[in-house]
Amino acid sequence: MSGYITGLDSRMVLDSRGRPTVEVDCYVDGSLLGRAIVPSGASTGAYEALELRDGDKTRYMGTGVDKAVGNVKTHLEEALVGLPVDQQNVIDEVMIELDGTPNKSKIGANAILGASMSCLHAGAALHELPLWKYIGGVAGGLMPVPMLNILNGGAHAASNVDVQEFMVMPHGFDSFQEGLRAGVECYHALRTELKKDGLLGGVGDEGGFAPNLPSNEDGLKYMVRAIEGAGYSTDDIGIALDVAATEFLKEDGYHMDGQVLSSESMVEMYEGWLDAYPILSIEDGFGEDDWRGWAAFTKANGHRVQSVGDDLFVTQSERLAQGIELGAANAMLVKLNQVGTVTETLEAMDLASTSGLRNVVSHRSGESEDVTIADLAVGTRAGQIKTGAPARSDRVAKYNQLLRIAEDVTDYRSPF
Ligand code: 2PG
Ligand code: MG
Repeated sequence: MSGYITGLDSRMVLDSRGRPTVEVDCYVDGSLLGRAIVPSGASTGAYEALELRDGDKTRYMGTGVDKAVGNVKTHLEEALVGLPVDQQNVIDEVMIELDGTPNKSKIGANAILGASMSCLHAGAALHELPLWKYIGGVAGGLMPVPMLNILNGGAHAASNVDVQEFMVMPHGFDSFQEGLRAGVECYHALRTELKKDGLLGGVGDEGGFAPNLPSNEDGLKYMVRAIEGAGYSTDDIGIALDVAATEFLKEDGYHMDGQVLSSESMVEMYEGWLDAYPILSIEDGFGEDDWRGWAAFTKANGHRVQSVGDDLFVTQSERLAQGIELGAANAMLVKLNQVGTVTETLEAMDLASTSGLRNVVSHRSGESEDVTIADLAVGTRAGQIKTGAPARSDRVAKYNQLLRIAEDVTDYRSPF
């Protein structure tokens, strides 16, 4: 085998919310070696790379991806054919240059990421390596501590809860498998607790329960009830939140629990929560442009809580560098489609870790059977992954892939 890309193919497939997304096949020396499906967010940051949608209201309410699929089959295939498939940075650089825009709006970040990920898979297949090993090289893999989103709110649910994600983080266990088991048991215990109170209804986009609650703080109370109801101590299982605050930040402040809060009041509220609940991690506690709020919170509380930038950094080195300068956060959420190529994702992760920030690999609320992020988390030794509740195949697929990888990778240690 010589290992050169001989073709790309692409098609529309559906994601977990029933919306079109892009699948790409990568052919090497005439054989299909790599396939990937692009995920899609709901609470998207303003600075994310552009997801190209057709906008034709008569088809899929305008969310079709025929243009992006077409761009893979024409422009991207033409640009990539003849390149060595295991030169990921060259492949990605060619696509970035071909697009030429700062946010990949010409070709579409969904088209570019599909091609980038399919080449990554093909490179691993060419070298007959599991994907995590191909990504990680000689460093070997590290199993991540999972964050399981068992209570959904915000843009992922139809409830009145503003905080988007209440996650359990089983950090006090000796192996990935035992940590996952504890997290799954908390999910079932939460069902029992909600049922007792007549609050058991449907689930949200990421498979977590989605009850209406009197206040956001009640979500925290249910998390503790879930952990203890499953027979665990909050010393071993903590809470991780994704507030996704950009979603409810309006001109006059943060609209939460029927009140309008300033940045300073948000800091105070979080500090009260940190004093009262076993919270390990808060993601997007502030809006994507509220650098001052971020820095004030992280400066005062960064020693006792992980402060994770998602919409803030959008997995882009430039925004991350700005955040590092300001001390805005002490961790970065990692989403391939926020930046649009594998190489740029790895670069941002490198910048984070060399600057003393942690990386948390993440799914999107719109997902599929694609499990690339499980291998990415292990191969990059990120140490943490959030990929939803242990419910719905689009979420469970990632946990199942991690269980497979855990048969080979036993290195596991909690960052907490
Ligand atoms: C987030 C993600 C994933 P979305 O905000 O972290 O949970 O949600 O994909 O809707 O942006
Ligand atoms: Mg988020």
